[in-house]
Amino acid sequence: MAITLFISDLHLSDSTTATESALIALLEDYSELDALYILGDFFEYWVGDDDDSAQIRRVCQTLAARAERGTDIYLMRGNRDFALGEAFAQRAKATLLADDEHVIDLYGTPTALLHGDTLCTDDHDYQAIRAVIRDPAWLSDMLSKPLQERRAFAQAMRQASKAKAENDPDNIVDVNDNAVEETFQRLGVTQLIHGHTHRPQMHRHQGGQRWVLGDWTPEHGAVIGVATPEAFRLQTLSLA
Ligand SMILES: [Mn+2]
Repeated sequence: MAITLFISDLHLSDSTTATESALIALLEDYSELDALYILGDFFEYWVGDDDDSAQIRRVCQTLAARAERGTDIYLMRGNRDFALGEAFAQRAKATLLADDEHVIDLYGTPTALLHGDTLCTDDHDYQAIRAVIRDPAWLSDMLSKPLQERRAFAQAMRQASKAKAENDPDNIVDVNDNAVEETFQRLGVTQLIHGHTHRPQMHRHQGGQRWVLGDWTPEHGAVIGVATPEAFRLQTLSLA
């Protein structure tokens, strides 16, 4: 049976065992899968492809095992795991998608895949930070620092992020409607799929339908996208 899954915002880290188990269970439930699209913030932070923590090795193995069973796996960077690189993608037997936007033909429907942060044009503070951290020179300088230093830096960033409850949807600026309509027009698609805002829902726009995936937490579960040739739907998963 033809099925393609879309997930985002798992925010995996060494303390997210329930999320990791739910990911494994999801891939077991959907034993036949054409493709799995991971639309950003798969990891809560990413210090470089040379990070060999046990948790990263486990997740990598989960993806690679699935790929070996014939599922195409696609990985898009988010605003948290923006430093994910080709080396990790290769180990996970996944294809790293270009930043920001990727257009596919989803069972006949022209569809754009995004993490979603680029649609949040009213978040001026974040867009200013984004311009810095997405600069290849800044990134290569960051990745050239010793692993321990990068881990310490990421740890400090996580503490600051937690203190500000940055993953709480109340603290995430929502998409800008003009940016959404512009994206439909510019890419010539009738469907958008993205995460980032942690507000899972389907929205109707002039340009078409916009499906927002949810983040994964033990408290409220997860919301993923399930596509078949017949339909697209959001599915809620329990992480309990
Ligand atoms: Mn995000």
